[in-house]
Amino acid sequence: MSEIDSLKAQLQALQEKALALFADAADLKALQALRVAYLGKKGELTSVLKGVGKLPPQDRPVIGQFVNATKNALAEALDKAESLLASKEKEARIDAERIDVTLSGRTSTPGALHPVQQGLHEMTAIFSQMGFALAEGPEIEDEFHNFDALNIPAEHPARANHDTFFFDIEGTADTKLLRTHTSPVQIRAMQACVDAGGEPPLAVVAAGRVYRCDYDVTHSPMFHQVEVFKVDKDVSLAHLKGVLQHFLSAYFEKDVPIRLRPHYFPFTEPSAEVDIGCVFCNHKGCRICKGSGWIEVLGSGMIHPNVLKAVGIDSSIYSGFAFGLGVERLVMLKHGIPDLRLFFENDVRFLRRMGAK
Ligand code: 2U9
Repeated sequence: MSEIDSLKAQLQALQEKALALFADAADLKALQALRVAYLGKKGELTSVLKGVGKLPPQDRPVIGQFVNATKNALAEALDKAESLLASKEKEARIDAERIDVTLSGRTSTPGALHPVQQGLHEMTAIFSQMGFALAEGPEIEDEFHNFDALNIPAEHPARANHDTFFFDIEGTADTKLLRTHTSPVQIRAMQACVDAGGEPPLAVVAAGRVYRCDYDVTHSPMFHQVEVFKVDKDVSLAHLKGVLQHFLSAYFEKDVPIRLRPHYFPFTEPSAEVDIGCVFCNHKGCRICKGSGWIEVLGSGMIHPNVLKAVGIDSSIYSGFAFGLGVERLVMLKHGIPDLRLFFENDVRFLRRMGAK
C-alpha cells in the first residue's frame, strides 16, 4: 500500500473509532476529554499529521484536504454530541427539580394560650371592664408581705396551713419564700398608693402563679390565683356581692345564682365562702355538687382592719372588700374538665380540644 493510502486508511479508522466514542460519551466531561484526545495539540489527529511531512510534496495537498475533512467531521460530531448531552443533562436537572404544585402545602400550626392563661385573661378582662386596675408583683416574697401584713402573724396556725416553700439564703437573716397567694401583690399595691401620698379609692385585680408544698389529685404545687379588692369610704358587703354576681355571671356566660356562707380567713372579717348554683345540673343536685345544687368557687370578705393598718390606711375612714379564687378550679368548672393534672401534662390532645390549634 502506498504511503498516502496508508495515511488515508489510518484517518478513516481514526474517524470511525472517534465517532463511535463520541456517540457513547456518558456526559459533557467525558466528551470534553475526547475533544482533547482527538483534536488537541497532542491529540490523535496531530500525531497522524506528523506522518504528512514524510510524503512527497505533490501528495501533501491531497492528504491535507483529507485531514481537514476528518478534522471537520470530528468537530461537527463533537458539537452535535455536545448539544445532545447538554440538553439531556438539562432535562435531567429540570426533572430532579420538578415541583409538584398539586401537593398540599405544609401547614404550620400557630401556638395558642394555655387554657389556664386563657381563663386568667378572661377573668382579668371582666374586672378591667369594671374599673379594677391590673397589678403584678414578685413570686419570691418576704414574710411581711405574704403573712404579717395579712394578719397572719408568726405562730398563727394559718401559716402552717399555707404549706410554704421557704428559701435558705446564705449570709442573710431575712427569710424568703414563694408566695402562697397573690395577696402580697395587693399589699404592695396599697403600700405604693400610700407611699406616693395617695389615698383610696383603690380597686385592684392581681393575677398570677402561687406556690404551695401540696401535691395530690386535686392540688398542684404551683397554681394560679386571681384576687380582687376595693377600698373606699363606705364599701360594704353589698358591693362585694354585686361585684361577685356580675363577675360570676360574666365568666360562666349565664345568670348563675350565688350565695355567701360564713367562713373564717385571717385577712377578712367578716369572711364568706361563695357558692354558685351547680353548673353541671343547673342547681338541681347531682353527683358533682353532692346533691346540694351548690358548688364552692371562691373565698371573700371585708378586709380586716389589721390589714389596712399594716399598710397605713385608716380603717376608721376606709373599708374594703376582697376575694380570691383559684383559676384552675374555675376553668375546670366552666369547661367540665375532670382532672386538675390535665393542665400540667400538656398533652396536645387536651390542649387542642381546649382551643390550641
Ligand atoms: C388583701 C386583703 C384580703 C383575699 C381573699 C380568699 C378569701 C380566698 C382562696 C380561694 C381559693 C385562695 O386559690 S385559693 O386557694 N382565697 O379564699 N382570698 S379573701 O383577701 C384579701 C386579699 C388581699 C389585702
